[in-house]
Amino acid sequence: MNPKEPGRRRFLKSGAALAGLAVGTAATAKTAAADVPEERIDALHKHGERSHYVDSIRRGSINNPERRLPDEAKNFGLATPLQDSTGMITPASLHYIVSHGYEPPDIDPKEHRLLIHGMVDRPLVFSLEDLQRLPSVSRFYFIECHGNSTTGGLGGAARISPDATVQDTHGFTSCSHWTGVPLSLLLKEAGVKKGATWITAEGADANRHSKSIPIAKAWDDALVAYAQNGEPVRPEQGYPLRLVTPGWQGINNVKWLRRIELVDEPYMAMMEISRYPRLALDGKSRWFEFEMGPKSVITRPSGGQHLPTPGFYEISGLAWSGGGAIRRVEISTDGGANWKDAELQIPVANKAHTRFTAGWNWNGGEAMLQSRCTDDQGMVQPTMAEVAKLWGTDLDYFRKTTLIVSDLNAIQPWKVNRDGSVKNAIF
Ligand SMILES: Nc1nc2c(c(=O)[nH]1)N[C@H]1C(S)=C(S)[C@@H](COP(=O)(O)O)O[C@H]1N2
Ligand SMILES: [Mo]
Repeated sequence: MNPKEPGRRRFLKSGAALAGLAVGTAATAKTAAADVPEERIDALHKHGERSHYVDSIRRGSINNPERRLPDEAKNFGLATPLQDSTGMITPASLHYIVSHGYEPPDIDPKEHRLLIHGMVDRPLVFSLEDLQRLPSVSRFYFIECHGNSTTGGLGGAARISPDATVQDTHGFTSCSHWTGVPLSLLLKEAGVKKGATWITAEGADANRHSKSIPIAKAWDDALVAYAQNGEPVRPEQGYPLRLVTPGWQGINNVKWLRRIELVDEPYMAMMEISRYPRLALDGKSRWFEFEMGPKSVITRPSGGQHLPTPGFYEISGLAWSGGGAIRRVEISTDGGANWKDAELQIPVANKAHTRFTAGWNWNGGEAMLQSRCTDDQGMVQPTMAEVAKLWGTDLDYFRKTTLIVSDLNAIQPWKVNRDGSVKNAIF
């Protein structure tokens, strides 16, 4: 299909019936407001809430909706309900959460400080107010856990189950409009000593999440963020301050940021020691990798959803890359035999989720829906078989492994059955 020609018009021209348009009488929605107490109305006028008919929630996996990992009571992961997503922004209330420590600390912004020290000319301490006086930037950036979409580990069973939803398979990524101070500006203020090549960033959570990061990221685009989607960063996302490392593994985006130390080598800090040994293949860990590869997924129709009748559907999904902006997304509805370009919705931002859409006329037969993206570096999203080859193994390994293989960005196939059910078909 010509991506410039709106899908809807073409489908109308070709005579396919659009569901819901042929009804003669329009049933109008009930508009009478229920009896809401005065104080409640007052509170809602001051600060709104979503409709109580909307029930989209973050949750753990289908086999562990309670989110707790049995071996480590204090670690948890809650995924974003991507199946309900539209556009490119994740509401902060639905941003995924990965916590290696505890519940969000309750930080008084007046008390909070950010310390920059180590190999600098002048160690500096910033309050939130200090930071908010400095020149700021606002950018759209995705954050993704490098364990997102893994077939192994505790989330693995959900990942490979035919009943998996896109929340199970891809829900550990979200996208926000972040506002904050470039880390480079703070480092210039502190004066970086010759030989400082890495930073370690530390959070104020009870287990002091800390991570070693090459200093090049600070000079490039790392951000000390205090706002997300037009409001202060939410407690679950790091209130009052979080480090944002655009396009890099989520683990580097230190929440409740309280300390940055300039050092001359990567430290085997808490996260290097405790996380990466489990993110491995055949006993080999891949430490000190950072950038997330090009990745896309169809969010609608997706696993667990149901197509009521044959006819027109919009295929909609998200694409992103740690390497830059998304250039192209192609869609296949026949298991990869034919591909056509999807339409990219604006804005197509650097290192951000990009919404893509394409019209599709389901003829009622079996179909296999897939999306494949290309970023502005020319990097193309691989198939699962290509990923296996890259790792020097086969699909069977990914089917059976209990290890968490990180950075899995394979093409996601969703199978549409004749009864309209949609199933995960990764294997
Ligand atoms: N202080 C702190 N920062 C942290 C973590 C943490 O547990 N504590 N988890 C990391 C991991 S592994 C990921 S994937 C992202 C998750 O960010 P989110 O919870 O805002 O989605 O934060 C990172 N930053
Ligand atoms: Mo993560």
